[in-house]
Amino acid sequence: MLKPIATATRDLVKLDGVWKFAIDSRLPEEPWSSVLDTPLEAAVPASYNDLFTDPAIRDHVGWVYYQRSVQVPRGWAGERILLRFDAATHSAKVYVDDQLVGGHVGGYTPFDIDVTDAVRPGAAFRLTVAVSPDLTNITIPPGKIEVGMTGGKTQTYFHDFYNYAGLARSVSLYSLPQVHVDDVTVVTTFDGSTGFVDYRVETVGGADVRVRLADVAGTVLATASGSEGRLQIDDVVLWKPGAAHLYELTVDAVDGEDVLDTYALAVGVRTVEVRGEEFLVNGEPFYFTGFGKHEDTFVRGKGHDDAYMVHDFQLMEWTGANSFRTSHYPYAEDVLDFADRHGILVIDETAAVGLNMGVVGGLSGTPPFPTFSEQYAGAETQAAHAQHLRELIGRDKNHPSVVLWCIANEPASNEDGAREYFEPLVNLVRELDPTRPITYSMVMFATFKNDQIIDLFDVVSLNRYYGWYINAGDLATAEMYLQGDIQGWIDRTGKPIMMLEYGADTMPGLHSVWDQVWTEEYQTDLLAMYHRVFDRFPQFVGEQIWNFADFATTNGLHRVGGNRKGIFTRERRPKAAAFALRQRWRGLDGRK
Ligand code: BDP
Repeated sequence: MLKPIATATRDLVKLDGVWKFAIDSRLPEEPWSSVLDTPLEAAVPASYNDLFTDPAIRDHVGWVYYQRSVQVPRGWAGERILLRFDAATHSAKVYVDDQLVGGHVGGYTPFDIDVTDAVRPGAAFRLTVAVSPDLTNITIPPGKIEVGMTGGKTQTYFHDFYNYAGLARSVSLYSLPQVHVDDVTVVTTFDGSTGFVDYRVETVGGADVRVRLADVAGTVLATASGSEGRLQIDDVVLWKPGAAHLYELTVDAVDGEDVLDTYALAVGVRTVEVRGEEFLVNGEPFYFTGFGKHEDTFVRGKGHDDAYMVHDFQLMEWTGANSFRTSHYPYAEDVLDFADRHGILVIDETAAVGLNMGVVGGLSGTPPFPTFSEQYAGAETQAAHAQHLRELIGRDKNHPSVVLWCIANEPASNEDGAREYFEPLVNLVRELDPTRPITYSMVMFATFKNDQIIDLFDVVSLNRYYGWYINAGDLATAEMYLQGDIQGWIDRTGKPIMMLEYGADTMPGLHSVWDQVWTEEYQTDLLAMYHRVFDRFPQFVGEQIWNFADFATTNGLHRVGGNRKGIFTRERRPKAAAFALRQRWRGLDGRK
């Protein structure tokens, strides 16, 4: 799915700004698509939850409504006209004036709605978007809606971050020629100093295809025609970790000499491969340093914000991080574009978090009922997961920064039914993208003895909390457990292994001379212990700390103003551990 951009043949109007807003229980009655009678307005993009002071809005279960007027440029006559939602969390219904024109399920992937027949160039229309924050056992991620003693509905879920919802990413209106480029797929390789870009183009309306690849200065290096082919780059400059290099691929849909549509895509030439126990980028062993992150800031919730994006990448560079994981859902595509331009590697994760009834059983890990059953993650959940994978890979397949798919966070891979659930999904990912390795991050209860699916995947990714949820305050015992755990996985799999989560909740300003949990010293010491262990294993290919920054969660007795495992606070101030990391990852002491 191509990101909408303005080109010589396409126009783009951003609809971001302030929209009318209401929740269904405060509205008179259907149809909500008529003019919204509401005093509220909400910012787009932003999650709506923290914008208002009213708790009934923050934790609302049911539809919320966004509305604004949209002017269609009069020059768009004869073009196709589409609405693009970069995300509507978690499902949406879209109305043009009183007409329902489409909808979407899945809160972190984009969708288009063709409104050509519903709007008129030169005229305005009323755009109403109903968005639902609801999570059920057939959504990804799953959740449960219950009716409490007060008669009100409450949303519960099995993941550790606040269920922010709404229009948290951009909305736009764009035009497409009737005959147009519909999709482009590129796969890159190289041989010595020669780079290759294999491309495949899909068009609508039966056009011929012409492509050209140019360098940053605009000098055309290679051209080809036909909907599939190979472009060759002599003296290729590879896209490398920390040294991004991008070419521009221009795809034209043509009729003879007439260019009917033109689309441009940034292309980085690089390869990714798992060989034995190594993770190779451009044929060279790569070691991941970095973080599991969240899209999470004050007031905006999960709202995409360019300023925070730039600052977060700066802080990652400051620590020496070369990568991050889009835990626990696909991030805004602008973030991947940015990573492409800055040579940061991305582990691209789905929103499949919480497929684990074991976590409900507490530290015992005993599920109250089987996770992979019709009661929880059954056939419909699996179908939603498959659809989510199609949309994610459709969106992200061309990003050089994306080097690994993480198809679930902490699923119950130790439970019966995990194999039947995951095998078809792994096969689907391999079919959709044969070029990138696949992983899932492994919950504590899934051990090298009881996990049932690791052989289907390429990389062993562990989430481990020795020294925190287990052996809190006892780093010596924690170290022994960690050592044995990693050794066990190495003996069992012979695959590359990395840690995708480890950390400790830390209150900035809390100090102790002893091993006291929640102190800045304890976080620093715990990380140092993990690093000591990792360094003993040549099979280790990466470390990503949980978490980059503190983030909002649901209310819970073990959460003080959210999850505090950040190396940075939620306002992005460094805790003591940030300096220790900078020392390990960059060899730099202090702030300079
Ligand atoms: C892991 C989850 C992560 C949590 C973390 C924690 O993958 O989402 O935030 O634990 O408890 O199990 O801090």
